[in-house]
Amino acid sequence: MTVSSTPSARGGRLAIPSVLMRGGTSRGPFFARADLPDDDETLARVLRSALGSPHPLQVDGVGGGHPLTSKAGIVGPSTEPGVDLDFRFAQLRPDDDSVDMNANCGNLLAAVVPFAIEAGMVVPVEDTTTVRVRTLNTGAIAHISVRTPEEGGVRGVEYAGDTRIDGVPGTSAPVTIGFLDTAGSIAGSLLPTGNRRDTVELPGVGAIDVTCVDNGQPLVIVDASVLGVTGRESPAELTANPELRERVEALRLTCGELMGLGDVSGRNYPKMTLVSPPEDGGALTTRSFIPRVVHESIGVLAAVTAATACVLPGTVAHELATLPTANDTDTTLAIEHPSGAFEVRLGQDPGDPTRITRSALVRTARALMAGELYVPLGIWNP
Ligand code: NQM
Repeated sequence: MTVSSTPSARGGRLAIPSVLMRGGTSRGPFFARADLPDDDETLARVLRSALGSPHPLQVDGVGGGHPLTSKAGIVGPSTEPGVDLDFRFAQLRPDDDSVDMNANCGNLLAAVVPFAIEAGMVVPVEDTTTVRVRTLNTGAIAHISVRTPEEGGVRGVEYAGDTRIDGVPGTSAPVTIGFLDTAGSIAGSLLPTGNRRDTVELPGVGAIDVTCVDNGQPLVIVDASVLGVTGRESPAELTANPELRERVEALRLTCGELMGLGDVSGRNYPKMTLVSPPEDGGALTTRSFIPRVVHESIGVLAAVTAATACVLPGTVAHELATLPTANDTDTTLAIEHPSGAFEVRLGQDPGDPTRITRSALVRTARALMAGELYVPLGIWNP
């Protein structure tokens, strides 16, 4: 696979080297940091043009008309001692012109190391390559391992394998991700309101209990039944329910303030997580508003955060969850979602099993296409 080395101008357009990657259940173009503008305003213009935002189909770009396929990754060598790569995640949207670089995305994160190897930023020397990656959006550090066997005298990423993740067809090689210290990634602390449960007034519904929690992704966890649904509906059914969407958004705005996140009307967090008892042998059933449409499965750090809430007595999640038998240092929970389940291993402090110190999970990734992404020269003239 070849990725040309620098942006170049021809025919009124700028050709920027890029690899289109699937990471977990998300997809987006990846770029080397050195190939993109330094200032965020020009960067946002370039990304909007590359993805084709805003437009419902993103027909004039490589976005897929859904928030999960309206993402981009920017990767470069890290400036932080002890870290190999810096990853910047950009969330774009088909329905508006926002370019949000404040949130985490553990799914696209799964594609960072394969991209860095494709782009020559990381040279594999063993059958498994483990790289420390910092997500610049929040400072979260992940240890990511990918398979890099030798083939014809050259080591590269092995994409084929027998790992299946729910929400993606087929099987691929595993990408393992371990996180340390993700508590309060955006909201500042694991329980940003200081409580495991808060009661808030929701117009048209009354007083309802929520858990506001952030172990990598700020979530508001609410019992689906108090919002008049079972929590087992399909994403399309929930997204097509205007009264529910209005209530969920009103609750999000209220909880955003409570969590110290300010006015979140233009933000992609907190994610609103409707929960119900597990249906299929897992710990908890979830439906995740991200935040205006419903996720086809669940975000990576959203799953880590929901799993964390499950093991904390007093939370809305704990009350509805079926917890697996745990030892004092490790619990593996299956967070059920519309396309199956997401397994998260939580590492616990032996002195206090409710203190989560690390998490680990498996994703897959695939390089879909490599080449140049064109944007009109008026957008950026390097
Ligand atoms: O929570 C979608 C995704 C995500 C985010 C979203 C994610 C995470 O599935 O770490 O991965 O919640 O907007 O890509």
